[in-house]
Amino acid sequence: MSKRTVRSNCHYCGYLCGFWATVEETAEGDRLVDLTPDPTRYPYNERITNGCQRWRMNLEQIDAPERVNYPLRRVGERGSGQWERISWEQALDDIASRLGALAAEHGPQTLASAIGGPHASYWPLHRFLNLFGTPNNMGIGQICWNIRIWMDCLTYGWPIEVNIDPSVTGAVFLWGANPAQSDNLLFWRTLLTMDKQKTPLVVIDPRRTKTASIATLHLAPHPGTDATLALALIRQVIATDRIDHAFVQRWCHGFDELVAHVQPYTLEYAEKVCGVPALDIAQAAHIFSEPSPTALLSGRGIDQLGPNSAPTHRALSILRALTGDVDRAGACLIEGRSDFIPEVELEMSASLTPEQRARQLNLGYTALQSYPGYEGASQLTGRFGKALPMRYLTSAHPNLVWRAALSGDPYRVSALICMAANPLVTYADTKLIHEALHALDLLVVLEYYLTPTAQLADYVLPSAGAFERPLIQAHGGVANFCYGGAAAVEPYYERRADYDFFRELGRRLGQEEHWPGATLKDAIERTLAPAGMSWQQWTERGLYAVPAVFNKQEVRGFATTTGKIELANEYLDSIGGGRLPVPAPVQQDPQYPLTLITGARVQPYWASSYFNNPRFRAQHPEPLAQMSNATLEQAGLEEGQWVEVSTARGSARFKAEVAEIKDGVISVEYGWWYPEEEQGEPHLSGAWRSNANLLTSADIAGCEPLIGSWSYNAIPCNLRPSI
Ligand SMILES: Nc1nc2c(c(=O)[nH]1)N[C@H]1C(S)=C(S)[C@@H](COP(=O)(O)OP(=O)(O)OC[C@H]3O[C@@H](n4cnc5c(=O)[nH]c(N)nc54)[C@H](O)[C@@H]3O)O[C@H]1N2
Ligand SMILES: Nc1nc2c(c(=O)[nH]1)N[C@H]1C(S)=C(S)[C@@H](COP(=O)(O)OP(=O)(O)OC[C@H]3O[C@@H](n4cnc5c(=O)[nH]c(N)nc54)[C@H](O)[C@@H]3O)O[C@H]1N2
Ligand code: SF4
Ligand SMILES: [Mo]
Repeated sequence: MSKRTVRSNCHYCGYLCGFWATVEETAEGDRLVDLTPDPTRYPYNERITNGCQRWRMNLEQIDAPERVNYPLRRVGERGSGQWERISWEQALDDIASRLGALAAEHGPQTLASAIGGPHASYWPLHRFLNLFGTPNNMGIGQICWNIRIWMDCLTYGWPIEVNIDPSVTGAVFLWGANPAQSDNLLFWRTLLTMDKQKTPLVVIDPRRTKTASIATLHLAPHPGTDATLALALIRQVIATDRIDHAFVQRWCHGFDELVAHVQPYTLEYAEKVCGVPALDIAQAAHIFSEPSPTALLSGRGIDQLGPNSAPTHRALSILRALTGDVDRAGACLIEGRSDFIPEVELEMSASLTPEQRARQLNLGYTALQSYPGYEGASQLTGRFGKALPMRYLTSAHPNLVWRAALSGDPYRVSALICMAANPLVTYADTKLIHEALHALDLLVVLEYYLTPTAQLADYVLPSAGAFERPLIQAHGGVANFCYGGAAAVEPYYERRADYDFFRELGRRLGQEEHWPGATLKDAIERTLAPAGMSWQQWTERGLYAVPAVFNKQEVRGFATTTGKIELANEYLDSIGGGRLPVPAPVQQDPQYPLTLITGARVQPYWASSYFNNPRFRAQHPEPLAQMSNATLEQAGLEEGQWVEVSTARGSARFKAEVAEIKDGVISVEYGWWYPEEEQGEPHLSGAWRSNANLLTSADIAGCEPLIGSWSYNAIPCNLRPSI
C-alpha cells in the first residue's frame, strides 16, 4: 500500500503542535500510521513534543473501539444506554424538524448550547445559534478566561497578552496558576530558563505546587482572599513610592481615589485576612515594582473564586498599571485587531435581533456578561476598530439555563446542543444538571466518546478529531495571531467536522446563504484571506503572526471612557460595579469548617478527558484529595485511605494524599469518571463517585454579580473516612 507524509497537527491541548503524519492508503480509505514532530512549525520546538505524554495517543485513539463512528439515536428511555445507528441525513432531518417544532412552540430561545474548553472551534455553533435566534449559549467562560478578558479590557481598552521574554522581563508573577501541571511544555520551560538565569518568580497559591517550589517567593493565601492580598500589594507599592510616576500621571485615571481606597489594606490587615506574612507581601511588592518589566499572569485559581474573581482581577489590572507594565515589552502586549476575519464576524453575532437578545436569561442578573453589558463595552473598544467576540462574553449563565429547563421560568429551555463539553462532569452542580438533562425534549451531543453526558442524549453525532480535520486557533478572537493547519486524512467511518453538522443543520433551517464555505477548509481559507495568507502557506507555516508593537498609547491613548487606564473604572461604575475593586466576603459555614479547592490540574489528564488511556490510568489510577498532614491527622485519617469530601451541595470520594498545602484546605482533582464502567442510567460510567462537581454549585445567588463567576475554589467543606 502506498504511503505519503503530510503536515498536520495534534489537538490534545491548545498548542496544536505541528507533526509530520504518515498516511497509508487502504481499502477503507487513508489511515494515519505514524507521527513525527515537525519543529519547523509552531511551536518550533521538538522539546515540547518530546516532553509531552499525550501525542502518541493520536495513533491509538484515531481508531479506538470506544470512539463514536456513526450517528446514534437513542432507543428506549433517556439514558437507557440503547442506541440505533442512523444515517447523517436521517439525524440532520430529525434534529432540524424537532428544533423547528420546539422553536415554533416556545420561541427559538428554547434552544441552548453547552461548550467546553479551548479544544475546539466554536464559531460554527455560535453562527448557527445567532441565525436560529437564540441568545442562550452556555460555556465555561465565567470561570475560565472571561473575567481576565473583561477586567483587562475595561481597564486598558483591550485585553492583554502576557509578554514573557527572558532577555527583557525582570520578574514573573504567577497568580493562581500551576504551569508545571497545566502546561508542562513551552511556557513551563521558559519559566525554568528564567529560574536558571535568576529572574525572580513570585507564585501566589495556597498549595506549594511544583511551580511554587521553583519560586523566589511563594505566597500562600487562604483560598479566596486574593483580592485583599492584591489591594495590599497596591497599597504597599504606593506607600513605598515605587510607582512609575510619569506613566501614572500621564496615563492613569483615578489615582487619588485609588490611594484613598487602598488605605485600609495594610500589610498587617492582609496578613490577618490572607494568612500571608506581612514581610512576604512587602517583598513581593518590592519585586513587582523593580524598574524592569514585570509579567503578571493569572490562572484558574482566581478565575474560580465566585464573588471574588472579578475584584481580584480588577486589582491585578490596576497593579500592572501602577508600575507602567502595560503594553510594555517583557510585561504584556495590547493586541491589535486581527488581520484575518475576527471571531465576532465569524460567529455573525450582528444577526441576532434585539428582540431575541432581550430574551437572554442573564438579563437582570449579570450586568456585564450580557448583551447590554457587551454593547456598552463595545462602544469603547470600537474606537480603535476592535470588537470582542460577543458569544463568549455574553454567554448565558448555566445555572439560569438548567433552572429554566427544569422550571420553565421565565420560559422553557427544551433543547440543548452540547459540543466538545461534558457538562455532567465539568460544569458545576452535577445533580442539578442531571435533572435538567432529563427534563429536556431534545439533547444533541457532538462527541468522540460516549461520555456520561452523551449517555443521556437523544442523538450522539460522531465528530472528526485531530488529523481528520483542519484547524485554526485564534485565541478566542482577541489577538492578531492564529495557528493551526491542514487535516492529514479524511474523517474515518462517518465522523464529520463539527462545522459540517452546523452548516447542514443551518441549511435545513433556512440559513443556506450564511454558510458559503462548503467545507471547514473553505471556511478557514476565507477566514485567512484578508490577512493575505493562502491555504498553501497556512499548511506550510501553520501560523499567522505580526511583530509586536508596544507603547501604542503614545499615539492613541487607551480605548476607555477617559482615554486613559481606568484605575477608577467609569464604565463598571455606570453598570453598578463600583469605581474600585472591593473584596467580597469569603464563604463560611460552621457545618463545613474546612476549605475546598477543586480542579487543580494534573498531568497527563485534561478535564474529563483521557481517563480511557490505560497507560495514564496505570500511572495515576485514582482521584486524589490533597491535604496537609495536620488536616489529615485532625480528621483521624491516614494517607492512601479513601475519604468522603462533602459540601452543602453533595459528596464525592477521593484517596487522601499528603501535600504541602495550607492547613484546613483540601484540593481535589476534577474530571473523574470511569470510561471502562457500565454506561447508561443509573451508573453513567461512574460519574457519581469521584466527580468534583458533585461538590460545587453555580447557584446564581452566590455568584459574582457582574459576570456570574461561580466557585470552584474556596468552598466550605468537610472530610471523613469513606465507607
Ligand atoms: N470543579 C471544577 N470544574 C471545572 C474546572 C475546575 O477547575 N474545577 N475547570 C473548568 C475549566 S477551566 C474548563 S475549560 C472546563 C473543561 O470542561 P470540558 O471542556 O467540558 O471538558 P473536556 O474533558 O476537556 O472536554 C469535553 C469533551 O469534548 C470532547 N472533544 C474534544 N475536542 C472536541 C472537538 O473538537 N469536537 C467535539 N465535538 N468534541 C470534542 C472530548 O471527547 C471530551 O469528552 O471544566 C471546567 N470545570
Ligand atoms: N494537565 C492538565 N492541563 C490543563 C488542563 C487540565 O485539565 N489538565 N486544563 C487546561 C485548562 S481548560 C485550563 S483553563 C488551564 C488552567 O491552568 P492553570 O490556571 O495553571 O490551572 P491549575 O493547574 O488548576 O492551577 C490553578 C492553581 O490555583 C490554585 N488555587 C486554588 N484556589 C486558589 C485561590 O484561592 N487563590 C490562589 N491564588 N490560587 C488558588 C490551585 O492550588 C492551583 O495550583 O490548564 C489547561 N491545562
Ligand atoms: S498534547 Fe502535546 S503534542 Fe499535542 S498539542 Fe499539546 S503539547 Fe502538542
Ligand atoms: Mo479552562
